[in-house]
Amino acid sequence: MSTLKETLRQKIEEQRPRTTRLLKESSDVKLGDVTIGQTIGGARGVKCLVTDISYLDPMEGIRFRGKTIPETFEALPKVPGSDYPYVEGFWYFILTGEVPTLAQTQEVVEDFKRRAQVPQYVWDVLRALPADSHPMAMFSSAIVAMQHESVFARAYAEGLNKMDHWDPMYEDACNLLAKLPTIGAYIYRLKFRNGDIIAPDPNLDFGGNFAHMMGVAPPYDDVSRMYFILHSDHESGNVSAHTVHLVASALSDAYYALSAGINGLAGPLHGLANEEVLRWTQAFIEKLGGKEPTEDVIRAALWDTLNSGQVVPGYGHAVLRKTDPRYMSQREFCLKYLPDYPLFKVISMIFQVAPDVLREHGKAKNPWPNVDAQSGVIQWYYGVTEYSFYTVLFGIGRAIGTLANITWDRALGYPIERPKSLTTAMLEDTAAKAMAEAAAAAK
Ligand code: HAX
Repeated sequence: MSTLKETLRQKIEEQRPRTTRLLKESSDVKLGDVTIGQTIGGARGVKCLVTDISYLDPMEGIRFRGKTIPETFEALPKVPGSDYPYVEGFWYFILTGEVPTLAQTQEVVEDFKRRAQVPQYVWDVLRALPADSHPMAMFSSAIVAMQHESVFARAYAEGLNKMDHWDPMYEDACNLLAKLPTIGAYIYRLKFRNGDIIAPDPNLDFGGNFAHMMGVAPPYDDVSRMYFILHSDHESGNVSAHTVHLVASALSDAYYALSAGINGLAGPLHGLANEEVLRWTQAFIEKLGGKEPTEDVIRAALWDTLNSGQVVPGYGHAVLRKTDPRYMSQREFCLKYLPDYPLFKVISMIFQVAPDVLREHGKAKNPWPNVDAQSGVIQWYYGVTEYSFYTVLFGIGRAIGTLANITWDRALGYPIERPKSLTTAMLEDTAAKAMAEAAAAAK
């Protein structure tokens, strides 16, 4: 058994009694009440999911296994000659909560290389799709096509003890994750580089190999490492993470579950926002017709968007109430590598103006930028200008957190998810009763 798998096994043994004890002794303890507003309003703030992989504080932002983004980057072993850590080391960390040594990280690097070969039929599936298919539809199709490979589905069909469910789920998670850079880069080259595919380089790590297969020179390898880690996880309630968890809760395997999550990520209010940001910004620049943008012109463009009943992409968040630290992390990268790049300057100017506009507009609870407001500019700078591809990059990253989560879901035996729904009439009755009680109490 690999060091990672053995460490994970030990962690699972330690964790299981905690979950069992909570269920046995404290099942009836309340975590909060659910309001009608939350029931109609997308379950916002309802505490009904559990994960130890990451936690999103509204004011602080994300922590992976207790570490902030800078602490995570600082702690993990770095790829030689690079400022950024191995994605493989991050996988070890996010799965087990332990920072791996360089040797443990390199063991995962080698393990992923053994798992990275993509079956030929995946390329056939991708080539059979209409040429104008969205890259996210291609990505999701490639993943679900590989369901054929599921170790979990085979083991389950043969009869698998519930206590052992995590083991083949872990195998599927590693097999799937190791293939995603090759699939992502293949989609890019097939769609946007005339099918001129670049073969993987077995000497490179996850991020380095992705950059190589994309055909983009360094430091795009560092961009990729940073990008995949930043987008990996944002606790369990966001659409992609929740979807993966929900689908896997039916004991669907990792291929079905991740493909479903990718479909959710493809929505413009979620992962597609990075594409929308670039679309919005480029349309704005085009309208300027070569004139220098000013804050006043940007303000007017933002109001145009709001007044036409659309959202400002890249701004707002369901949980965060400050600038997303993932935005800041990418901004720091831009300040270091591309401070004078005109597109970065426009994005920075929007950052100066948009929060005030959104505050004045008075709807968004969070007027600050999220991760998607900054990410496209870096891709554009390195020549990846086809913004319909950007959410695939997000998807490769998001796979890391969600696959780790469903491995733990199986380890802790979380049940099939089944919240309860009510009818509108039931809500009206409950509301009327509450109003009558309040009126009686006021007398
Ligand atoms: N522009 C204009 N209006 C906005 C807004 C924005 N950026 N953000 C929120 N609002 C509006 C909402 O549409 C909502 O309007 P209605 O009352 O008419 O429905 C109101 O403000 C209250 O919304 P909220 O409570 O502040 O935000 P939600 O939790 O409902 O939605 C979203 C969170 C991220 C979906 C929202 O802020 C949004 O649409 N932002 C723009 C799209 C975007 O950047 N998405 C990516 C988010 C990060 C992410 O998941 N990445 O994958």
